[in-house]
Amino acid sequence: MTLHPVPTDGDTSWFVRDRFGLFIHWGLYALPARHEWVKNQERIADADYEKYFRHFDPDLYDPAAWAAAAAGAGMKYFVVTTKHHEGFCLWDSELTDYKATNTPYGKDLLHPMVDAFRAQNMKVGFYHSLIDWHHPDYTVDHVHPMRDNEAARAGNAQKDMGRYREYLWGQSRELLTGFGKVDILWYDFSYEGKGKEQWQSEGLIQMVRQLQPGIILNDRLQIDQDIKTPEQYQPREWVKVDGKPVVWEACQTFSGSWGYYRDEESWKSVDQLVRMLIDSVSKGGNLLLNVGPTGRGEFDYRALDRLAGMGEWMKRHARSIYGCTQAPDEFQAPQDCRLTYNPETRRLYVHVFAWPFVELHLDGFAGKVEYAQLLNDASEIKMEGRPDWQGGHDVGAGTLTLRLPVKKPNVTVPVIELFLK
Ligand code: FHN
Repeated sequence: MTLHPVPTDGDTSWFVRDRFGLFIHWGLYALPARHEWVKNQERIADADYEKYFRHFDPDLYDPAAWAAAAAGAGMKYFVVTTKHHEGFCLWDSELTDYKATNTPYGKDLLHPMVDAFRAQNMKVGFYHSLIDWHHPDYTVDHVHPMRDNEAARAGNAQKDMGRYREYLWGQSRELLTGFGKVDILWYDFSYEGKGKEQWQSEGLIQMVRQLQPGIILNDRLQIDQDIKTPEQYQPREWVKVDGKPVVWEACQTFSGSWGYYRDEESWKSVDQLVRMLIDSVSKGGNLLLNVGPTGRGEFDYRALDRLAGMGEWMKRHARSIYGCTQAPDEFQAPQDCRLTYNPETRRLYVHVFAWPFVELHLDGFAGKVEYAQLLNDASEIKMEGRPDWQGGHDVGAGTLTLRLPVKKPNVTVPVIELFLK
């Protein structure tokens, strides 16, 4: 029996088919180039942070190149930070001067990006920060860059979070009415004292759904909506709410930072990243993988290398990802493997994380598989027991044994495609 997620108001039919998306974290923080939380971590005052605004000029920005790199990796949707916690806006918002059009770059960054990714037939997602460390009415709290500044905290008496909420709703309206169809709205994030009461989340959700029927909303308005969003870890099993499976998406970075971080070196290998994608789909989920573009407007060489490596694998293995989900319970993955399953084609995919020596035993699969092949080159994988002359232990009545080439196929993660009877 194949698990199906609980239905919600958003249209997740394409989402659970496409499985793989690009997250983009881009803003003024690309210039200090030491994490998107640099203003918070270094307690930088607005006046000092202003130098990044004055020098923001991504002259090499080419969203068509970004979209081509994402599509080449096999990504089917993107989610871009329209505004992150620093408060800087990528589009020509009428509600603030703190926007790309007022920097030396002088132009809207968001419409060209949406156009470029749509040209690659990718779905459009907007990340929008609920938190805003620049807006004059956003109060200084324990998370704010000025948290240790007495004068800044005293200034809260003159601030009006109701006015900030109007700004938040107003910019949400701008994003949902100025860019055509928006497929995902990814608000981020809420915590004690800055949550659903402050955002008036129920009303905001109603407005969002009225403006963009079918849109996918995440869970970070403190009211669960269409997708759960585990971050920087891989869930051990299909994510559930109240014991029921839900649509979920793991969001992950290539390195240790969402924003461009020049000197951060914990970049995941292509092998790790491909396994994270497979692992997510094997548990009925999606992977949203993040790039932090540079202050010149480029994906840096490390990001391009990982995207190309994932694309190389997806070129021959995409059908073990797209349209796939967790395998029915009767099929359990053998050791060092993950299973994905396409319920429409009734094909099982065995993703082999550690290549075994000549045999792969699939307990409970006997009599259920009509044909087996390596996905990368469509070469047959024979389904047979060990020849008598090799003797040895019985592998078990319900077990199907696949006979594998000694040498691991020359791909990041080999996949065996099983055609069920
Ligand atoms: O604080 C943000 C962080 O910078 C990043 O945007 C992630 C992405 O999901 N969300 C918040 C941390 O959970």
